[in-house]
Amino acid sequence: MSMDDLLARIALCIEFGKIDRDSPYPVELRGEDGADELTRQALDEGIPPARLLDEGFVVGMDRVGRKFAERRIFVPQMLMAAKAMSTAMAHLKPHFASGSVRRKGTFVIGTVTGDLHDIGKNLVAMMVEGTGWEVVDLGVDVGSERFAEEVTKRDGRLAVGLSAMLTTTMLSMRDIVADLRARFQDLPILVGGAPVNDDFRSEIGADFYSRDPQGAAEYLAGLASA
Ligand code: B12
Repeated sequence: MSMDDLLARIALCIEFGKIDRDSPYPVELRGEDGADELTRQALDEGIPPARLLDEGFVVGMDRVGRKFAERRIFVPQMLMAAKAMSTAMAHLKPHFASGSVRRKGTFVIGTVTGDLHDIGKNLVAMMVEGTGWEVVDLGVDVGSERFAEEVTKRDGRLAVGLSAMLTTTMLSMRDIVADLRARFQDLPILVGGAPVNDDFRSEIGADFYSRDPQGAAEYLAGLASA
């Protein structure tokens, strides 16, 4: 297989959640190598990790994100794609650690104080990771101190994502945004979750709202290329 074919195949495996050779779906690829084996092969054949990320992972996750945003696929397919991406990503981790390939930035995400919903937040985290950002997932019930502590620890390009699923915890979101804004004037703050909308985002002074992970990925890609 040529390098281009290999990259296209990795993107396809991520798009359709073909994690490894044993994954039964999609049926057309049954018994064939998946994202796991093909990523290993690509590195062994000398494809640079940065190329693998941009022309394999990002392409696959971008297609998944678009289809999800257009309601052509749903949470289960998105989770399978994310699993394929994170399995393949494990092969790239040593290259990030050694500095041979650079992350586009660090995205610190969490569900706000008092809120335990994490399914949507996890999808956003996985999608963003697939676009080459390092993701620090602080989990659920996260207050501004915890966000601030993590932001203070990090250098380079940074952004924070807050998720809220309850009308009551939208109030926590408001407080966290106010606190982070007071401490870090230029920090891009993304918000989302079912009860949140762009009017609320503007009212509380956050920078960006999206109803789906794709929007967050595109906004962060814009920051990374600015
Ligand atoms: C699953 C669920 C739960 C699970 C959560 C499990 C888990 N691990 O997350 C459990 C059972 C624990 C739960 C508990 C409760 N829940 Co609940 N729950 C839901 C349910 C059914 C689905 C939520 C979900 O996962 N959706 C799927 C994901 C993919 O969508 P999403 O979260 O919206 O995320 C997407 C976008 O919003 C966006 N997004 C999300 N976060 C972010 C962040 C950023 C930065 C960006 C850019 C985008 C983004 O991208 C995601 C992917 O597209 C909803 C109803 C519904 N149909 O929405 C109720 C719902 C949210 N729950 C509700 C309630 C009331 C509760 C409880 C208070 C119930 C109770 N009396 O105990 C508790 C609260 C617990 C707490 N303190 O948080 C209400 C909220 C009502 C309101 N207006 O406030 C809802 C709407 C149900 C209802 N109709 O009454 N719940």
